[in-house]
Formats: sequence, C-alpha cells, structure tokens
Amino acid sequence: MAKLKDVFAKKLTQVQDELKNLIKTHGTKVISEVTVTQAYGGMRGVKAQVCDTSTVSPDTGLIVRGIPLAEITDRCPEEMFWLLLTGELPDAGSLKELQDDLVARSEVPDYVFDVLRAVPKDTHPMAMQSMGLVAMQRLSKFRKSYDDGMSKKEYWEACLEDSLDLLAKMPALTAGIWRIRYADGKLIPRDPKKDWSANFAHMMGVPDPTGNLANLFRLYLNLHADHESGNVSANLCHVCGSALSDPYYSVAAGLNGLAGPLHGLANQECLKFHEAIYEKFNGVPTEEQLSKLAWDTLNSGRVIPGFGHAVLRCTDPRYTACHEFGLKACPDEPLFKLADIMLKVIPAVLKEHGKAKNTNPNVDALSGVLMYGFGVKEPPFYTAIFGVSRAVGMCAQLVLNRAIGTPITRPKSVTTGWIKEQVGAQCGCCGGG
Ligand code: CMX
Repeated sequence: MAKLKDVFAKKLTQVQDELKNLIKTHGTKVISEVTVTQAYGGMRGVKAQVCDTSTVSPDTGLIVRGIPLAEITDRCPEEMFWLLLTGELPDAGSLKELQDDLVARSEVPDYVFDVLRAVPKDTHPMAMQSMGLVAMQRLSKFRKSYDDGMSKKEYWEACLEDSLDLLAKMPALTAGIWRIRYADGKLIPRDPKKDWSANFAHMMGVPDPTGNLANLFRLYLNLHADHESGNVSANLCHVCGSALSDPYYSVAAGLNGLAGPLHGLANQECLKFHEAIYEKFNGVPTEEQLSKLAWDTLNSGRVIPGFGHAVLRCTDPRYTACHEFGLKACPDEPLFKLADIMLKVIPAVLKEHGKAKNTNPNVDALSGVLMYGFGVKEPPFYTAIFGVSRAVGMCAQLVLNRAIGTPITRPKSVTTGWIKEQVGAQCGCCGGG
C-alpha cells in the first residue's frame, strides 16, 4: 500500500531531470509551424503546449499515460486520478487509502450552500458550480502557503493538497446544487461506505433501485476526466494555473469554458435535441423523417450536437463505452433507441453536407440519454456532472505543471496588419500591397 503523494514524489526527480536535459539539448529544435488559417482558426493542430497526462489520437481517441481508454473503462475515477498523476494504476490498498483520504476531506462548509441558495432560481447549474468553487477559494492551502513565502519547490505539494480537497468536495457541492435547484433543497449526507461516484449519485437522492445510476456515474466520471490539455476547459485551467492562481480559481476557470455549447454543454444540447425530436414525431422517427430534420437544422445554420470533434477523426471511444453500457443497461429506453437511429442517419447527412471534418458521434451524443434513462431528467445539470469528472484531469494537470515548473502562459498575438505584411497580401479594396 502506498500514498499517492509519495508515489508522485518518487517519480518527480526523474521527470524533472529528463525535462531539463531535453530542453537543454534540443531546446532550439522546431516541432510545429503555424499557418495563417491556424492563426485565425482556433490554433487547430498547432503543437505548442505539453501535457503528459493523456493524449488524443485522431484515429483512435484518448490514450491515458500510454493506455488506450477502452482498456481502462472498468476503472473508477479515483484510479484515473492516480494514473494521470503517476503513470501507473494503484493497487487495491493504495486505492482504498486514497478513497478514505477523499472521504475525510469531503465536507463542504454550510456557507457555500447559503451562497448557492441566495442566487435566483434560473441560475444555470454550471454558474452555481463555478460559484461554489470560487466561494471555497478562501480554503486554499496553496494560496496560504504562497502568502507565507512557500518556495517554488513546494508548489506541487500545496497544489496536490488543494486538488485532493477540491476533488473530495466536488460530488457534495454538485449534488447540493441538484438538491437546491431540482429537489426540496435539503442536503443528503454522504454514505461513508460508498465510493466517490456512488456517493455523488446517493447525495443527489435520485432513486436508484438497480444500482445502475451509481454504475453509470462511475463510468461517466472515469471517461470524462482528461482529454489532453488543448481542449477549452483544460486549457483555460492550465492558463489560469500558470499565473499561480490556486486550484479553486483555476478549475473554476476551466468549468466556465466547459459551460459552452460547443464544448461540455453539448450534452445538455444533445438531450434537448433528442427530446424535441421525440416530441415532434410523438416517438422515434423513421430514418427519412430524421434525415429531413437534420437537413433543416443544418440549413438553418445550427450545429447537430453530439457529432463532430476538433481533434478526433473517428468515433469517440468514450461514446463507444457509453453505447456498450446502454446496450446492457437500458436497450429498450425510447431515447436510447432514438440515439441509435441518430447514429445511422446523422453521419451520412453530415458527410453529404460536406463541412464537418469528423461526422462521427462524440462523447456528448449519448451521455445525457443514459442519465435521463436512469432518472436524472434535468438536461441543464448534465454539464455539471461533466464538471465533476473534468476536475479530475484539470487537477492532475495542475499538479504536474507546478511540479515541473511550467512558467506563466503568454503566447504572442499578432495583428491582421502584421500577417498581411508577413505574407505579402494585397489590400482587398485597392489591390495595393
Ligand atoms: N453540426 C453541424 N456543423 C458542424 C458539426 C455538427 N455537428 N461539426 C462541425 N460542423 C461544421 C463547423 O461548424 C464548421 O462550419 P463553418 O465552416 O461554417 O464554421 C465546419 O463544420 C468545420 O468544422 P470542423 O473543423 O469539422 O470542426 P471544429 O473543429 O471547428 O469544431 C466542434 C468542432 C466539436 C465544435 C463541432 O464539431 C461542433 O460544433 N459539434 C457539435 C457540438 C458538439 O457536439 N460539441 C461537443 C464536442 C465534444 C466536447 O468538447 O465536449
């Protein structure tokens, strides 16, 4: 049995030496170049940031510390956090030690829920989740140690302390948002016998007679934890943390990006899309009906949520894992059947439309359908569940970055005038240089 902090510390010196040598020996070598299209196009494909927790292969999807996601879908998020940080999976005793540690740190102070109760009823759960974390920022050990004159070498330890506190509190905080926003407002205490995921489901108080909801949460929270560091949520967290903002601020920054409809909010949009289709056709539509609806959506200038991806060019393995879960747990759920027809129809429509580079389903296509099937019937809450999971990856990346001394992020921006000069562009109106 080992402690996460000790395992991480043991590997750290080797990692620090390796990086120091790599930069010293090869620091001037070129690894990427940037085209004008990339500069205007969300920096797609520009290799200018390092993330060792995981990588996303366009052809196969997420690879965590060298392990394809499909091989670790049966693990729990606590194991995922350990793997992301250390590059290895914990043994049973070490996992138990981490889980007990998380339970000991899981109390959310009452004043945080007072803050959340005070906001108007139409406040989005993502805004409440972000607010909840920022309200807890005063608990930051990183901030306190920094104020007390902590040395750079100690950053990662304080960051790990905050990360463990934050991750331990995320399920209670988020379940509390559910209780305040969608139930009677009374909080349900955690059950010390349950793990991180099952406790989250338990504290929401949604009836779960089969245990399927807890199993779905365990799978979901594992699948969504990390997706390298260029995606909006991880990248925002990375940039915020690089200014030595503590994990409460940094993860909240990431959550604010996760709340966008092209990123994490797509799961909410996706379920709404499914519901609207089901209502419109009074059930599951035929393939022809769905195809026409998809064309109408595209022709009105909207995206089809749950399909496409900025990096992936294959079916998202996270989608595949959700699909396998659904086939076993709820094959006859009407919305699951609808999702299956979507899978048959939408990629072909997007292909014919000819714009999307990836016409396959992504992680958000099915997760809401499964949540709905097991009683979590409030789509605006889905991204908050995503947030609990993504905090795992964001925290692992923060700790690693503080450990290897990643400096403040500050890329150079350029003006359109500079680009025109650089490429010798003619002026659009007069043809001049
Ligand atoms: N429906 C309609 N059009 C789509 C589309 C979709 N599902 N996916 C891509 N396109 C369009 C883009 O909007 C873009 O159109 P314009 O040229 O008019 O701007 C064009 O196809 C090319 O886009 P791309 O290079 O294939 O994709 P991007 O990297 O620009 O964007 C993403 C990626 C995910 C934002 C986009 O596929 C999308 O909007 N999908 C629907 C929303 C969604 O499911 N998001 C969740 C992604 C997973 C996550 O991060 O959580």
